Amino acid sequence: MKNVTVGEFIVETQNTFPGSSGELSKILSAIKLASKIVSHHINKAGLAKDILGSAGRDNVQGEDQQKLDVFANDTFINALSARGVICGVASEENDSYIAFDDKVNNDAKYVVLMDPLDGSSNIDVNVSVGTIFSVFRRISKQGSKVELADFLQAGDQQVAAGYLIYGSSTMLVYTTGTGVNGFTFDPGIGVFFLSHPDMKIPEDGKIYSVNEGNLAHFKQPVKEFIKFCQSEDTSNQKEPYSSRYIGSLVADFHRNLIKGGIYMYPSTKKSPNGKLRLTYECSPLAFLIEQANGRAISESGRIMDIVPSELHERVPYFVGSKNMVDQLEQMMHREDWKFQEKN
Ligand code: AHM
Ligand code: MG
Repeated sequence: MKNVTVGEFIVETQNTFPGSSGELSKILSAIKLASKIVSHHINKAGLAKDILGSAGRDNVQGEDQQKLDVFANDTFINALSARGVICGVASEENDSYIAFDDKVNNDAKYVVLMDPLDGSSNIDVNVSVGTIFSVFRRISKQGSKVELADFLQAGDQQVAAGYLIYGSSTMLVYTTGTGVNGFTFDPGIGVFFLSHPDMKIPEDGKIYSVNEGNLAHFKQPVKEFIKFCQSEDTSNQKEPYSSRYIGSLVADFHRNLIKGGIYMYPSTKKSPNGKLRLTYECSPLAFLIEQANGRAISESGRIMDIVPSELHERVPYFVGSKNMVDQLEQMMHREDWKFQEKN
């Protein structure tokens, strides 16, 4: 089989992007470069000094920033701004969006939103982490400074989305709206090769991923769905599903994409909007899962339909195999559970 690099793949498929002018390819190329630097740095964690641990400050959401969060954030922003192909970036690690306010970047037609290092609390214990990104066409005028509205678009408007997983190997998985493809990094050569063409999530799954420590605070339909996942029904040959929760969204998502399953971060009494961010985490992975024949919903409906009202908005999140999400959704909408009521 011919070894196809991600670079070759991007060039070969570029013509399928509507109105392609090569800019989207350059964005993916910048992401690819930054990810190699971040991957290399992560692999040294534990050996080199000054990589692990807290950066000693909180981000806008009051979360302790790790040194690697800051490193990954700076690396992706620098790679993206240097190419002159986006007019601005919004990151989970920054209070507000960053406008690349110069002639070249203002002429660009795209913006990027990202979670530069998702699951970073897992770094210190050598567990997989990831980067999630999302690309939109700006709605403000080309040639002008980027505006907040450019970043607050429904997930449906994404032109590309993807993630890097820094695991037993580093992988890039992305979509531009014509299916999902996965590339594995060969560190000896320094190149990503196409390893998972046209990824599809199995329609049915046998894995559920959720932080069950929060079970007591979930709403009744979610509790019932979890009970269903754990149940046995010999008349239907239903065996209990496996519970798998890494606590690193990208890693949980990636496993479920390949094997079939559902990832859930529901609302709780304490966090009525759950934990995950719509723009940096939920929407990009929703675009990917839909392109892979799966589904992503919130308590109010399809994730890709939600128009964010602020950059760091959180939403309850359920993503994975179509039949599993369908079933959960049916349970949510059962009249007698009055899902919208506080339990
Ligand atoms: P982060 O973006 O600050 O890393 O938080 C997101 C992470 C996800 O990767 C993961 O699925 C979730 O938080 C785990 O949260 P919890 O520890 O509450 O289960
Ligand atoms: Mg995150």
